Amino acid sequence: MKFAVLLVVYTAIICTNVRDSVQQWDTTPHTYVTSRIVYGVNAVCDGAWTDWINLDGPGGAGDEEYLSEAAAQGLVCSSPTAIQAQTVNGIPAEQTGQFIFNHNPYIGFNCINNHQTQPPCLDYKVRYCC
Ligand SMILES: [Ca+2]
Repeated sequence: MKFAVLLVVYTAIICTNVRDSVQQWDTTPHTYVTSRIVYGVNAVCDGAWTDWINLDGPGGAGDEEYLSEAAAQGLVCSSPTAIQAQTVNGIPAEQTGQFIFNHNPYIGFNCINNHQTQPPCLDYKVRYCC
């Protein structure tokens, strides 16, 4: 009898923990993505913008301004909520006419030279909302 009661309690604890984990995975990303503008000149920042970050140039494959590299250098938090990108001359990325491959706060930013009708990519800088 003691074994049966213990088994029921143990099963209830496990099921509760699994259900809570699933609820976190199901609800958090959807709310996060759909409730706000997360990139571009109109990106919403409820925290504070970092300084502008420019770790790469357009040589080679293109201009790569990845979140992981900026975070590794301590220039940005690990989970920013928004990103803005502009050329080093201050033109917003979405107004340059270039095809931008990534422009989001989850990966960062990159422009690939051979995706452009007139390569190379311009030199971009990014900032994140933390
Ligand atoms: Ca750059």
